[in-house]
Amino acid sequence: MEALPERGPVPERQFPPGFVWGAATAAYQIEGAAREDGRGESIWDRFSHTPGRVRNGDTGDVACDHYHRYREDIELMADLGLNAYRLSIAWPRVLPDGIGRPNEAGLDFYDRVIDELLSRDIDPFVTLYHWDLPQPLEEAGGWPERATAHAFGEFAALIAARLGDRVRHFATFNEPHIVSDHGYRLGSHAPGRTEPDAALATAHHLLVAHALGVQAIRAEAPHAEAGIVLNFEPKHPASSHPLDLEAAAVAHEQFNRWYLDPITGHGYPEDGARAWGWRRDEVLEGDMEAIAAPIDFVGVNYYCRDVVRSPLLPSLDPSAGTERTAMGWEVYPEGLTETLEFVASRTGALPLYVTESGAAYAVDDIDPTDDTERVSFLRRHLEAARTAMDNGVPLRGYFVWSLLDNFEWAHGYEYRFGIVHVDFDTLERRVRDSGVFWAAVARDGVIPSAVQAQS
Ligand code: IFM
Repeated sequence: MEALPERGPVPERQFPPGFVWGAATAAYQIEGAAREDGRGESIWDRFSHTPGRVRNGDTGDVACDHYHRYREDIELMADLGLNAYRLSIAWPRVLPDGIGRPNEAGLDFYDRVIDELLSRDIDPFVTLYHWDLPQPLEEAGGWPERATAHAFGEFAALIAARLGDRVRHFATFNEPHIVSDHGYRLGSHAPGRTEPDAALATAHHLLVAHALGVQAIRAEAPHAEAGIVLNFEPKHPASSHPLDLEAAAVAHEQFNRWYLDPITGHGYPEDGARAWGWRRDEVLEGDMEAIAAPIDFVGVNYYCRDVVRSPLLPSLDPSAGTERTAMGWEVYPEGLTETLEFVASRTGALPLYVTESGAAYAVDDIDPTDDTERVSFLRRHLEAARTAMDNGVPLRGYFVWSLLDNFEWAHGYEYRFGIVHVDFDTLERRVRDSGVFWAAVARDGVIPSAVQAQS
């Protein structure tokens, strides 16, 4: 554990006053209390309880037990000096059947969380959907069915009406690409389906749901800002071979532009759609206009780049000579500058937030709070963000992923992203060196040049 560095502004790495400094989490990854107080089943409950789906058979049943420990966690945030916190709402906690009668106890929980945050001057950034679809909606067909988008619109209205007097930022979705691609095409995420056509229908219905969500937020919470959180990965060709160039260009359309282009009024990217073989049967009259309705911010999640090799060429080892995190993701800070500049090329003056950035590293055997690699990762990515701002990107805030070690989806508890270590036997929290680093950044609005070791 290291002490806060001495105050000492470094002007060129200074962030502007009012910059938002936060940490992010998601409901299923931290809350636990999966069967308490009337919460319904989500697709992640079902998936994680299906043998062979999640590493070590881990589930989110208890996770970080944030449902019971939220006060302690918010106190931690306050101690770290965060001025914002990004959380998500568990849809099945507030609407156990996905639609219909709300669960008052679930809504009360989020009331308490928001009130506690505000009492500590921490601004809540609420994401409505971070992957935990109510299981009954999946049983009715899931996201490939347009009705699920309408159900989401009702859920959004319920939450906006309940929390919109206190929450100033609502994002409709977190990383729709992962929902459609991992959930319905690759099957590595809940609901575990491997149906390419269903994945394409899902992608469109997520955007329809986004549009309905924005309408609901405008109607029920007129003072709040509405946005969406998208994930990006620069797609770099593995070589200058024309097949690699083409593969990287298509991957860029299918990954980085698939959601961003429609919400900014550019429609679906043509080459990407052709490569999917998508017939657009799901696109109804008026959809594209509704999807492109103005929003107030875009959240950018960035972790790494992807070096793309054409499947028609002999394979290459993309990891040779590169720095990697425990998940095998390349540490590539300059990709954050590239990503922010790319997004801003579509969004112009619209405020952007880095809504997730972070890294998984193995827990130090001797001292689990020692995470020098994560400090270095965060420092370099902050510098990359600052460079994008120097180049004109209207970046307004930065949320580290994640506040706590948590349930990393199909990887269970194997990979740790927290700036706070969690002992999953005792549920004890301990601030890591990266948490101390983040606190210094939040306090001074400056990237500290070094962190002093505590005696
Ligand atoms: O843990 C996830 C998060 O839920 C969404 N973005 C990526 C993180 C790390 O994999």
